[in-house]
Amino acid sequence: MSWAITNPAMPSSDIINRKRLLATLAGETVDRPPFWLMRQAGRHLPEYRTLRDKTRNFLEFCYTPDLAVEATLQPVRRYHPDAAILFADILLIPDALGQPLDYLAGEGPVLEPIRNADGLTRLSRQGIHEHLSPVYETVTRLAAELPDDVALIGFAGAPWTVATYMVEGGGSRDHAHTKRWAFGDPAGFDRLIDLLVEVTIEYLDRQVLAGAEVVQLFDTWAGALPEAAFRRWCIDPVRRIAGALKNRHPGLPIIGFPRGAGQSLTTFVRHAGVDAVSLDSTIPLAWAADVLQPLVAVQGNLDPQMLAVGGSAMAAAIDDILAQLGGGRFVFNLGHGIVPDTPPEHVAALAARIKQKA
Ligand code: 1CP
Repeated sequence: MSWAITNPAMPSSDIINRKRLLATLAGETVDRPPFWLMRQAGRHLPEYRTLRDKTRNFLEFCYTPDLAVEATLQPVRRYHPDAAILFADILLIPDALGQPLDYLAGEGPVLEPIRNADGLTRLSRQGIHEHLSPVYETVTRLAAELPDDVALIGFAGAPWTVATYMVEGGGSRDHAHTKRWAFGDPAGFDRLIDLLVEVTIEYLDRQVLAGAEVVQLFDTWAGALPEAAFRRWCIDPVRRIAGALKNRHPGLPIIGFPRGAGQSLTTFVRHAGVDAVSLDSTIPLAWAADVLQPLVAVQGNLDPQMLAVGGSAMAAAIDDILAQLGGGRFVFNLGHGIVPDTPPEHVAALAARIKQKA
């Protein structure tokens, strides 16, 4: 298969010298909005399921560069998006800190919960980057193997979201244990958040040194917190991570995804120090264009279930998003990850529709 750029309206060298995603995040104009999709790798692809069958253990899969590189490249071959996202998981950080973690089929991640500040003694930063070195090797190999016009995104979970998994012991509906610790012993909970801030800075710094060109911080459960807590445990940690990374790598583009933050997105974009904000599917487009887009690039926000539906309903929803956000700094994406039963043909149709806009 060929990686050549086929848009005749623009000399290929122009695009190759400046990947669309990087240009957009730097505030430059491009021939069409860049696109990539959260969870573009993974279970919706039959070739991923075949690859995944090679290791029973999902952690082992993430720590095997041959497999992680291949999983990252699979959607790039099929859809040729403007970015590839490193194949890894946000819970590699608790794993590297020594918190026992397992992924159970059909149930998702299960960890031995840490419910209070005393539990922090069970974590250790020693040797974490040796533990995580296969991830850095995956990034190095991807940087060498990706097509010239595809940007490489590194990522981590934002501290609040990673903390919810560490405290609850897995996914949770109400995050009750995490909130009770945070609200009842804020100084003790800060110690967990501070640890995650420091480790995440080092983790992302190493991803960038290995070749990641953009980083995204996933704060999947940001919408669970009331305003003051959102500032303290979502905005402030992201601000510290973004600030430290930008000190070390001036010009590094950083995307924040405080999912569910609603109106607090304005405070987030003013204070978090990110270049772009990823919007969940509930965010009104006109509001995002008026209030957020003048401040940062916006990314989003097709409902993943609309992608699963496909057809004319999806086409109309894509066109609406492009019409309302495409005039400013904009990266097309979903409002959350691709759901596993999404037909790959729908994703191909989405990619074709965006590319047609050039
Ligand atoms: O069985 C399998 O193959 C494992 C399923 C799976 C996959 C494919 C998990 C377990 N993680 C991943 C990869 C992954 N996770 C990626 C790279 C793939 C890509 O995006 O193309 C990324 C970016 C993540 C990030 C991630 N993991 C988030 C943040 C984004 C989001 O979706 O909200 C979260 C919350 C996780 C935790 C996690 N890991 C895995 C599962 C099933 C979950 C979610 C558990 C829950 O619902 O609470």
